Amino acid sequence: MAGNSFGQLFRITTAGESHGPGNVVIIDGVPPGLPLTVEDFLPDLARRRPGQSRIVTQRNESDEPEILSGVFEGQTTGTSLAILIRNQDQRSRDYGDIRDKYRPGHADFSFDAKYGLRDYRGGGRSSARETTVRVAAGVVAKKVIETAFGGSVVGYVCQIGEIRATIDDPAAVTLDRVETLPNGEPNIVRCPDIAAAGRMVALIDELRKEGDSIGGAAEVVASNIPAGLGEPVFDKLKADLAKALFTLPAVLGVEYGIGFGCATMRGSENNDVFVPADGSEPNRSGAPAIATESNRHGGMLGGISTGQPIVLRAAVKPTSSLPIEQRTVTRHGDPTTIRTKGRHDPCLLPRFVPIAEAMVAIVLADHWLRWQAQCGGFPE
Ligand code: EPS
Repeated sequence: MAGNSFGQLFRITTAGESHGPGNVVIIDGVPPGLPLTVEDFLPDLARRRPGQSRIVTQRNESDEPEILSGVFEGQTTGTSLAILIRNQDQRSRDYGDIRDKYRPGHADFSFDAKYGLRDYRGGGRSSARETTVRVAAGVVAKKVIETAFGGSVVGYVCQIGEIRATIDDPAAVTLDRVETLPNGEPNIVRCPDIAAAGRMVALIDELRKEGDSIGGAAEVVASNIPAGLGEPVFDKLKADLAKALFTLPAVLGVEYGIGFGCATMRGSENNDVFVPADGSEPNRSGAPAIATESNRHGGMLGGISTGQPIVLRAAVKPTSSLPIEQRTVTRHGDPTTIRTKGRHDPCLLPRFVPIAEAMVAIVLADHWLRWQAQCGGFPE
């Protein structure tokens, strides 16, 4: 009922709040024998970490994971894997003012409407702080899909406000291009179109100084994904991926392939023409290896992967907690004004990228295990 778990065979369950002692994830279904150490978690956690650059929240968390169970002598045991990340830099006094007021655009009101009370420090359970352990789970999922079939997931920022990146081939974008500028400096906005990245950083800087925030979009590409993952009806791969991204705070839209662009297309324009995939192995089901000349369907047909890159986009709203004054009401419904203290991201997108990658990897690991369970075949 409480919706703290996600996935079927690769299943994550999280607990924790922004200003409590920490956040924890339990991951069930991890295959035994996967090499795993604390160091494996650090790169992606650092990509998500608050305080990583001037254009994100200045809350300073080290985000060091503690593996509580499920790993023995550097390998997963197959039993439930639990990872804890403690909170170290809460500043709960910042939130005293909003105890009795609702931040416009935040979950304060809807939490009260549901529970009749809320942990008003930070976002409580609605805070993006919870995504730290999802990224940890994503590290495990990325290892599973990499080990099982050489799969990989890379995300990047494709839009901030009106500034759109030009990306010729989403599947050719590498993690290195997302993280590092050609001059070796960190790409703090995580947009691989370098010219656009510079303008994005300038826009975020400008809004930060004004005390405002800005929305944007991120694209996530999963490559080397075998054809055949996903279920035909309710658990379509596209449906589970959409849910995975919609469970992230601040996501207001998800599309894949050409998405809403299909609304203006004719069938003859929209169909991705099939062609033989020269030199590739047949699928494990015996179906031939084929490719498509275009990828308007974003790597999925009938909710099942086609072997083409899976390409998704999420639209992320501007951060709702603002230091500038806004009109609102109190918990008793009386008109008032509010200025949110706390240390907030002027734009959520740079830190959204590793979180979105994690959720996509979790869905793919889950559907690969489900494929193995049903279609993996009988012993020879
Ligand atoms: C967040 C509010 C801010 C952000 C936080 C997400 O924290 P605080 O409650 O301390 O003001 O810093 O981000 C993180 C701490 C994190 O690790 O992502 C929110 O309301 O979602």
